Amino acid sequence: AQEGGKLPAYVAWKDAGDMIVHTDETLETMRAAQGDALVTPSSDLYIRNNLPAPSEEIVADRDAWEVSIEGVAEPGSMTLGELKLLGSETVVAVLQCSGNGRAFFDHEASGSQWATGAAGNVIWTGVPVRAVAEALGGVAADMVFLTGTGGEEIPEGLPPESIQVERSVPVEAMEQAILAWDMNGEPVPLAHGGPLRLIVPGYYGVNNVKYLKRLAFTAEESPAAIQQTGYRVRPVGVSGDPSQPSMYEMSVKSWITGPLEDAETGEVRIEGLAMGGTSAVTGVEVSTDGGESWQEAQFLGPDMGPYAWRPFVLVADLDAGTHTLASRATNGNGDTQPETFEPNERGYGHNGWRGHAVDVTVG
Ligand code: MSS
Repeated sequence: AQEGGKLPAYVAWKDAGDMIVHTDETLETMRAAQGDALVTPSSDLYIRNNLPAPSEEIVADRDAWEVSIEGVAEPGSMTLGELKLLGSETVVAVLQCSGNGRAFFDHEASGSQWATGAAGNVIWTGVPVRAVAEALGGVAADMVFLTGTGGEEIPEGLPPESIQVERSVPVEAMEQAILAWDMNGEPVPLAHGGPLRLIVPGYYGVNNVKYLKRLAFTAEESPAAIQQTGYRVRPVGVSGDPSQPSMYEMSVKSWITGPLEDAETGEVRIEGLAMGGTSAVTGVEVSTDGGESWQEAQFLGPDMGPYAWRPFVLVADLDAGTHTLASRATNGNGDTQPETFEPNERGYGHNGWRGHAVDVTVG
């Protein structure tokens, strides 16, 4: 990984000084750059592609983009222009890769070694999936999944299921899901799924299908490998299969974004970010002694809803020496971050507070 490395051409508009370039398809926001931002600027938002992004041609005439809608009483195809007439809703939601925090496991799970930066807090505007279903006569009987298909072209000769980005989430998630055309007040950049992206607030990144070309209410989960065997939580050494839990709902999590290395003796402003997952974050505590004692931190800025993260701050008096700074958040369901997190084969879902702690030299 390269800090402040050269950006691939398709995301040359990002802020190179704030990004860690793991590969052309995986770019992480630097932890210090996350700071106490209420919203992650698009120029700092991480990138994770399972397949290279389609060509810019697909955003040349955004309103002409077509999505096929299946598993409703009157299935059919709709353009983005038509979808925009069905209703608009704005939701602030954390977009976070399933593997965010992978670098904090000890078992060297394969995949990008994300620390905290495969996550951002984003303002999404689009049409509620409920409104789309309603306009087409309602969800057909016995459909228990909401399935989204990505718009990448599948090379000739490959079975689509082998690489297609197609994800199914429990149909209940349609209550909060939207088809978004706008991100942070601008048309969704191609790299982040424009012209149209499925946003499932509270769910891990992989479920937020980019360049959405098909939305289907289905009786079964997608046959795609990314659904059947990918993004499954299982013990180290075990391969993925459909019986294992899928990376769906995010869990409560927080991390400190500063200071990360050094601070001067005396009053120090400790800042960070906290998210609740599917229920709002209600509080976050900070420790300056590696978890021996905890103090309640203060949230900054407005409450932007249950799926948003909240920046936090605590001013602490630190004496000379090494201090282990840690944060521990709680959500409305009463879930609190655990101290440690059980390793799993692909290194998904780490929210243990000890792994996210930082050793800061004060003096
Ligand atoms: N979509 C599509 N279409 N493709 C791909 O590849 N990926 C995933 C999601 N979606 C994809 C999609 C993932 S996996 C993630 S995280 C996300 O997305 C990211 O986002 P951005 O915008 O940041 O790049 Mo992991 O769980």
